[in-house]
Amino acid sequence: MTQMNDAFPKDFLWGGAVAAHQIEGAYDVDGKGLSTADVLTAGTQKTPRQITQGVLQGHYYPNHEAIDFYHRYKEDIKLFKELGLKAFRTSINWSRIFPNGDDAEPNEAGLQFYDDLFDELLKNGIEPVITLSHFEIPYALYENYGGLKNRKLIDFFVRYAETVMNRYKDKVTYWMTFNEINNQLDTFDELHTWTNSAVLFEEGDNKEKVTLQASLNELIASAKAVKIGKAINPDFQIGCMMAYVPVYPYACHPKDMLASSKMMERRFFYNDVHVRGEIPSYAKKRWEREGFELDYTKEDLLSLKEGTVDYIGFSYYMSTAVTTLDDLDGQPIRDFPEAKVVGNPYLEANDWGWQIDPNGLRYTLNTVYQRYNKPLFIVENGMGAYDKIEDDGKIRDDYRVKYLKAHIKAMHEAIAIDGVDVMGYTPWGVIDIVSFGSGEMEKRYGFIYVDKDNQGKGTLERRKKESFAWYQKVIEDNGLKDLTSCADE
Ligand code: P53
Repeated sequence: MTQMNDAFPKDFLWGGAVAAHQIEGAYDVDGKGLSTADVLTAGTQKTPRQITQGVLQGHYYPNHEAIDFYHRYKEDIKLFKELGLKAFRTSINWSRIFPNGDDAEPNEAGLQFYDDLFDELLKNGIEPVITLSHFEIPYALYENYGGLKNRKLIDFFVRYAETVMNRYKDKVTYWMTFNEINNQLDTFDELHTWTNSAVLFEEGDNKEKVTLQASLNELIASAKAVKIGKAINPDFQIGCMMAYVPVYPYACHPKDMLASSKMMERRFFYNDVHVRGEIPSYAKKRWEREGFELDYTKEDLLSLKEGTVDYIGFSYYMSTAVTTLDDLDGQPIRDFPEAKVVGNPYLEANDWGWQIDPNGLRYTLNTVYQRYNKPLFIVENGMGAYDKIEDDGKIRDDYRVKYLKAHIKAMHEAIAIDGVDVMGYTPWGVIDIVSFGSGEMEKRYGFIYVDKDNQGKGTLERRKKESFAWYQKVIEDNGLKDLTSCADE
């Protein structure tokens, strides 16, 4: 099996992915309102970003300028075309369209921007793949309504979705609703679940309950948007978007196995609702046990049934492990209190501690496909790394190539050996952008380097890395020609 390029269908969507707030900049131009990403300060590898109440003097907000894609997209799309991208995943910044979220009319200048962007992509033979809400909502919807824990946001989201799906019905075929909708259930132990829901917890809140209420509101909003989208254009392909971090049992102790499956429920919960259109029994049991009375109606349940997704988009970066063994230290988990999250001794990690695991991608593709039997779309994959421009001006990012090669090989095996239906692959941060987790510029994923540092200094000049020519060849060959050179991790 040295030839692998025959595994990928002819129309396989080789691409690249980004998100509006991490790339566009221009945070206050052409009528755009503040978004929740605009009040996130810069963090570092070790210190978290902060959420400020509005934009305050004396703070650095890396998303305000990002890499100024808003003004430079034509030049960047030229590079994407040269790279050979067939698809470009980005998001629409909701606050360009409805600056306050509840405005009576959409902002025409914002709508026009995405018209121009999508035209430019299509003119260059690149299919836009669009997420409706990628970790941001209009800031005013947080200020005035408290974010997605408030069910009024269902209607605001649906109106926004309907507006853009109508406007771009002849330009965009591939949509996703909420980015990594599940990761809020893993992060709410912090003081907020700002990612998807823009919720800051109040004194006395049961954080899990509040997060679940926001999640349900999103799932209902997503289903309604799917239904409306299909009515606007039956050819639309509308997916959900999951963060798949598989959780392995650390040991073959049966309790470790159980703990891993309990933790996987946190991911499957969202997928089960998106794909099957109903709330799974394990979730209802937990809510009952915990005394969570969540607010949803019979009509909502009908909406969930009527708005199931066409495909499953997901990100894959790493895996993790859990154990019940006493002699290991780790982060305790809530759904199975005797277990804790631990490092995997068989894996190496990047500088941010994300454990590199290409086999985990094949495992994930198999597990998700077997559970749902829906087409899968890998809409994020990659490794954040520090890059260095050498004296000859080159960036020799062989570590990036090694990571991506191993993951493409794993994807190939899932398709060619296991029979999984994969629609496309859009590695994350095709051009360097602001990191979501840390707000750093120097956690880089791109094939294209952007001259800007963590403090916001730099010319914003673009420069191809060595990985650029490598990925160009992968797309040209519709896969990796030679499997023998892949590291078998
Ligand atoms: P950064 C955590 C775990 C897995 C994926 O992340 C995650 C996160 C959040 O940090 O987010 C996705 O920039 C997300 C992107 C994000 C990308 O992964 O922290 O969809 O917005 O930039 C990479 O290195």
